[in-house]
Amino acid sequence: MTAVESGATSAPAEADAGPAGAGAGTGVRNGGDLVVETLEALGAKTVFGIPGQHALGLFDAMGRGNLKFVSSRVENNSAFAADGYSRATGEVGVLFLSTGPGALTSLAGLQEAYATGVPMVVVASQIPLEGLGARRKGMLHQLDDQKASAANVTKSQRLIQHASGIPSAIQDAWTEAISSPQGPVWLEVPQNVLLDPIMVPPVEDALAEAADNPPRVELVREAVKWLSAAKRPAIIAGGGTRRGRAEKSLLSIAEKLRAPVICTPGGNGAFPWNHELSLQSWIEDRHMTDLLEDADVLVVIGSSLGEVTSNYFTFEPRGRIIQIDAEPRVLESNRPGLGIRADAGQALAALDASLTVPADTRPDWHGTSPEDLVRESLRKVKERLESQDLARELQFMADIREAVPADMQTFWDMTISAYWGWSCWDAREGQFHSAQGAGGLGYGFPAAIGGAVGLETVGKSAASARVLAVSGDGSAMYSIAELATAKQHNVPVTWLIVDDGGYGILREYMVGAFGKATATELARPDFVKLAESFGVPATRVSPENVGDALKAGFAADGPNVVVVETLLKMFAPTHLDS
Ligand SMILES: Cc1ncc(C[n+]2csc(CCOP(=O)(O)OP(=O)(O)O)c2C)c(N)n1
Ligand SMILES: [Mg+2]
Repeated sequence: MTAVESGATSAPAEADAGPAGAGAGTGVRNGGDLVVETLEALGAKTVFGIPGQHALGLFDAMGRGNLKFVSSRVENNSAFAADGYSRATGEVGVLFLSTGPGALTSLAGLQEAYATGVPMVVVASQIPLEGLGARRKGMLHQLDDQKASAANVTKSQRLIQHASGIPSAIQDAWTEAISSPQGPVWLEVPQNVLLDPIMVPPVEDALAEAADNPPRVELVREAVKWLSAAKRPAIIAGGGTRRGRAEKSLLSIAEKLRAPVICTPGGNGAFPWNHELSLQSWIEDRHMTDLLEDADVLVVIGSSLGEVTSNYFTFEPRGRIIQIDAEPRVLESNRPGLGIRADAGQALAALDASLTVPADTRPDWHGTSPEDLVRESLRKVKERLESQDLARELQFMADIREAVPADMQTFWDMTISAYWGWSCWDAREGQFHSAQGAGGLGYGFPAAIGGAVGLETVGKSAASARVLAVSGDGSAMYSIAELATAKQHNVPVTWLIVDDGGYGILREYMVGAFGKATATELARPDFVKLAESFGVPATRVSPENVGDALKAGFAADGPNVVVVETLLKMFAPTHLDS
């Protein structure tokens, strides 16, 4: 049975020539056109995904519109790409999926977007209406309840049963995606709703504005009271700070309070790295944990104080906590405090507007100024690192940093160099993106592809849209198929693969815990030859030459790959000493 036949079986009588005609591209408008027209009216420019039989009406309609389609090779990667597109540009990522297996394959990618608060609109196809309701008609791809599968990884799920509902449903989904806490929103449209001719005129206008999410006034008043009286205020800037674009207010508040600021891996870049109040990002170091525990008022922005931020739940704050988050379930999820449910940008702007620190209130860290304390804490972290046998790792990360242009965005997989990056990467004017939200492998390369496509879409030249992806040999295998996508669209992405012969971090953990590692060693392809077989230039260099190899890759056109065979170690954990 072809797509067109299956659509025709449920077509209304008066549309005899309809679905087949529409599918054959006669220009008859159908539900697919409504999806495309609405997305275009909302400002979408690029769509990621993979077509499928039930989605053909949607893809055919795209041929009549202006959306650019970037076809990934696996849906998980499509979701990562839409995520990277959104993170790099601030625009909504859009994803088109096939029914059943196609839809399900996207879920691990969507988990990352959901955990990190990345706005996305996902349009999945569905089996024809008559098959819905777990009726086991033996239709291709059918699930008992497809959208139930998406419930764990998206803010909401909508099934659209009638074409007239398409524009409004997409508009509502878009509004929800961009309203804080931002995130992916799921829509599904049955095959025949996409294919059937429609009476609805072309969509001319669509409006989606993020819902206001301001802090409540009494909470701002209380927080200002605490902060005005604080002797040792400190700030933890999490990912929500970036999602809420609260960086300017954060800087203003920190300077008014002279409060040290530390960024979590998700918050990397929220505060200027070299500011005299910047504790940078060594949040897993006990020196930092000690300092934060000693704060009398700790402001936690867009963070749950989760595993990494709390130095593996060893963090025992002695002061009071003000926690700001757009998601109410995050508030007090780990520590009691004054919870303020709000968009971080709105909350910090409100705090900043009301906060005047009395002239006689001077921060006092037991006789030390906050600036000296910050300097001293960073020195102690450096000293701890230098006391370990980590010169190669420190040099490797410094060489990458030196090679990457100041404004280049970087995308990191779950690999040892990325865990270093969480702590040591100074994003400068670029942005640091990692899969720390859900921690799934395979994020780096497809997200970087989406990021570069996004930067080109918003008007950057190919040279200034170039981004860096960093993966391990294990994580690279998750997204190796995307070399084809990168080649097909000539995406300006440089992919660094750090090959240590296996699941290095797990090898290190297992040897540490059990004395030996099991199931961590991997047979790998020749990554250079493999990339070349896709038509993507690649080079293998020793770790000392990583900087030069990256610079050469950045200066080239289109995608390229740099492979480094080396075994990087992790810095010693500090939570086990406490
Ligand atoms: C989808 C998924 N499956 C499994 C894991 C568990 N896991 C975490 S790190 C890791 C090893 C990654 O290996 P590689 O990319 O080579 O990086 P390395 O640790 O060697 O630097 C694995 C298997 C995961 N995080 N996500
Ligand atoms: Mg590895």
